[in-house]
Amino acid sequence: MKDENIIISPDTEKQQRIPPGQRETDRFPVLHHGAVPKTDTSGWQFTFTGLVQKSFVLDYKSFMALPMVKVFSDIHCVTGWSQLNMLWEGVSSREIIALSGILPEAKYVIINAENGFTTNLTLTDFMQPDVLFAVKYNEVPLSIDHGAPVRLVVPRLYFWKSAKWVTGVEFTDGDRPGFWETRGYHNHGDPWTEERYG
Ligand SMILES: Nc1nc2c(c(=O)[nH]1)N[C@H]1C(S)=C(S)[C@@H](COP(=O)(O)O)O[C@H]1N2
Ligand SMILES: [Mo]
Repeated sequence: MKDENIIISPDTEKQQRIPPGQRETDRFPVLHHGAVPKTDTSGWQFTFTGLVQKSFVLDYKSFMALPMVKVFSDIHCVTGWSQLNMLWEGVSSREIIALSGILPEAKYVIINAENGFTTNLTLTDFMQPDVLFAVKYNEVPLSIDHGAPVRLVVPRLYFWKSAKWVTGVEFTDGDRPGFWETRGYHNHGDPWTEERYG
């Protein structure tokens, strides 16, 4: 993959890159609720459900055979840390949409992950060109702690929307707040306007 094909997340071009109330780290903290799931790529599946012509699954090999993109982004955790200059590689959300057979009524996407974790996005936020299902970080496969085999990355929203250990997408016509969104976090999560809680 040629480096000129890197998608630059637009927030990395802001003059002030640290949103209000955040401080910078370069340690890439590990943060999640519950235990790190046992990930076994041989039994792994990525499911497409909801408002699609027909539900289906991709196995790990088929997922890894999809076209990949690179995205350069910053990330912002609602607990206050931000990390700049992250290089991700994986399958873009647009590729997933193109494959899905999505129906026109679909307005939201629910991201499903291991152990019942979910997060919700509008289709508009999901379809931004810097959103991807990452399999690599800084040119090496993601560690299990950071969400391997596949994690979502939504650079322009607080990092809780970036579900680790993703198992599929569900398209819906109504919104359905996810794991953190039903536990006090904001439904949208824009770090620049501090959509943190409530
Ligand atoms: N499956 C799952 N994904 C998750 C979470 C979680 O609890 N479970 N926490 C989110 C939060 S709050 C953050 S800040 C990031 C942290 O990702 P990292 O551990 O790779 O830094 O994962 C997000 N994705
Ligand atoms: Mo977070």
